[in-house]
Amino acid sequence: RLPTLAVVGATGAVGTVMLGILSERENVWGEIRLIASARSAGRKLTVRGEEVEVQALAPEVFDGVDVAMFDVPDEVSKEWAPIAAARGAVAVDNSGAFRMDDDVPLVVPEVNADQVRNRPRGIISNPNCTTLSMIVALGALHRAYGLTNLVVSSYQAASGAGQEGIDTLHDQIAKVAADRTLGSTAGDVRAAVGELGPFPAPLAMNVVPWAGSLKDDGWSSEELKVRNESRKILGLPDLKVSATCVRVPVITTHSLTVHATFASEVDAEAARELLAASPGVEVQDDPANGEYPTPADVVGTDPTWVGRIRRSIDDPNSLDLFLCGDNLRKGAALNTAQIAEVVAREFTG
Ligand code: 2RA
Repeated sequence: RLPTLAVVGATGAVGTVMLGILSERENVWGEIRLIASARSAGRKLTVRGEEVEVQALAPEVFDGVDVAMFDVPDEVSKEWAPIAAARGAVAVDNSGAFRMDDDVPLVVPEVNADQVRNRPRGIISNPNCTTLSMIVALGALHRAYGLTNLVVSSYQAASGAGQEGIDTLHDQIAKVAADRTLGSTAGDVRAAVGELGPFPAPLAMNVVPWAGSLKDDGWSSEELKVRNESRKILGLPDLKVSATCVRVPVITTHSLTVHATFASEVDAEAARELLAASPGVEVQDDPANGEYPTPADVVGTDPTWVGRIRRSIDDPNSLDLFLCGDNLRKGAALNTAQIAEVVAREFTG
């Protein structure tokens, strides 16, 4: 029997990408129910070429559902994923509500698909987009060389802050575009952009060393997610991780520089070949011909893109890399869909 799927948060930025992904991928689902807040109930959305009416979130909508995906804020997931699980659905949650719960697996199918069945609460978590934009490639390198240490800088896109982030960056770009005097006097860009939206500083013509909320000792929540989620997904509770998360004026696709240290010596060419052969990874690494991934060139695609692969000059056990991943696809909707498909196979054999 084909399992029944519920998409909770179907009208949001990630939910919208999810409907496209469900329409493109091999169809493993019977009925697909679309769920959103009462405000969006009654709207008709297209999935798999069919119009489906959005239902308001309520306990009964989970009756008969086998897998329920949640693309909603943390507090909504916190309340509703357990309700879906209590009604018999496996909840696949893309919020931060359960990621570090010991009884909830944090799954990236290319890295730890075996963890999917380890779900005593009936909930499986999807990692944060920043972790997801690098972890498939790092998982492949870890299997070969044994990861010991990660130093990461992120270059995060505006859409990580949702539709409001996208709209704010477009509005700011429109406001600064025509004035060719901007960018040479402190504060002139800030004065020109007006509304900052979800960002703590202007994002147009700027970079902002901040994403998420303030945690202990000056770390941001986003930086702690990179550290804690990488440890959990890779099964390396003592992995040393230092991350600095930065927002850049890109609409969609997060980029990262990674300095990764391994237990054994590494070779750049061997790493390139290994990554090129890894499912979900695409290598674009020919700097002599100007070839490396950039967010503008890979947005809308599924793989984790890797370029600028170099062995560290001062440490034969370390690699330096540049990675890009679409934060709304692999960073959110696609990975959730892949987890749900692993669960779906339990129904279809
Ligand atoms: C961001 N990672 O980019 C966050 C979204 N979950 O803001």
